[in-house]
Amino acid sequence: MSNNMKFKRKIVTIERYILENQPDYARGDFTNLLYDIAMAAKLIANKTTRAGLADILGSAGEVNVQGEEQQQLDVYADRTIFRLCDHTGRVCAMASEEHEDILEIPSEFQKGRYVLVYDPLDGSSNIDVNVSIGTIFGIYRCVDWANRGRVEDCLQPGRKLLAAGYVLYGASTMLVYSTGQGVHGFTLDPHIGEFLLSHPDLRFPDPTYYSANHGYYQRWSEGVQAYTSWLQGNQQEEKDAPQGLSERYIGSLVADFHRNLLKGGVFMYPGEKNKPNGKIRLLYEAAPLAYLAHHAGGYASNGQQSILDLTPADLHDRTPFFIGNTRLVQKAEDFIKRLD
Ligand code: AHM
Ligand code: MG
Repeated sequence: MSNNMKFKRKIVTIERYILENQPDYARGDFTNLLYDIAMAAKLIANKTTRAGLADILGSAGEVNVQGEEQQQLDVYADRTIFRLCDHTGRVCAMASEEHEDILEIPSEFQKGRYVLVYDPLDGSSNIDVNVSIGTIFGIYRCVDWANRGRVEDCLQPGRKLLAAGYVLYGASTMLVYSTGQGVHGFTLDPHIGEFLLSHPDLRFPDPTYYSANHGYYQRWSEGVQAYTSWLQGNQQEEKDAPQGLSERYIGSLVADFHRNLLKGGVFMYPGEKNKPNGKIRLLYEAAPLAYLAHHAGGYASNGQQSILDLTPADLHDRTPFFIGNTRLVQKAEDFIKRLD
């Protein structure tokens, strides 16, 4: 073979990958729903890369030169996902972090068997400052085919997820997803408009980082404070403290999780003295990422038990959140059990 034919990897598009690796139970609908999400990701990425131009080309509520009304990015992301999935007959209900209630399928369209939950654009404080943001999604099967499309379809524990993933709008746009057979990452080539397999079979490597908003240290419980000190290498309490972890916190969950997945580490957003459940939403944020962590050899906990075993009582339930390297997350549970 001539030298210029010795390429290291095959070129695999996300469409081909999804089709060739669909789980046994999947018929066309499930596969096509994943395509729809990838399409939504491309449309949203196309806007996020132009976000800084809003002030020049028109801001929310204004009409741009093409006569289209400008939308805030999070509103655009939310509507784009809904509009791609509402009429396909694949989904019976959706729930979005942006809406109080479930999003029903309009009566003129058929309801399918799948349930889509999503946070359309997470990392709201970073949207206006050109820092990475993300979309998070999870897919469940409806609980009762005859009565599909009710809120009960959305209030399922993460353990019941059929698939989950996120899109990271960073220096590149990446889509990372799992259907329970490994976690795979695809990078968008903006010139050809295709997601190409770039990170097959992602597994958490040994930890390098921990991620937490230290500004809230005084609000954390004694157990979480002691755990933080342990993460910093303090051997006073326990002799097995990790040495040399660096701290990195972006404030966009998708970006923080993604970095830890690639480089190894733990992310936490604990409960606070006046906000015992913290900030992270169980259904739209914690459960899908917990599913991914599980399939990448990691673990996610609320400080007491696996996130995957928590059933939301309400669409917008929040939960304390510890996710990443299994040993480090279990250690958070130990500290909390012992000191809180
Ligand atoms: P959002 O849904 O309003 O964007 O909030 C969720 C985000 C997460 O991405 C991130 O981990 C967290 O809020 C950061 O919050 P804080 O600024 O309190 O550290
Ligand atoms: Mg969010």
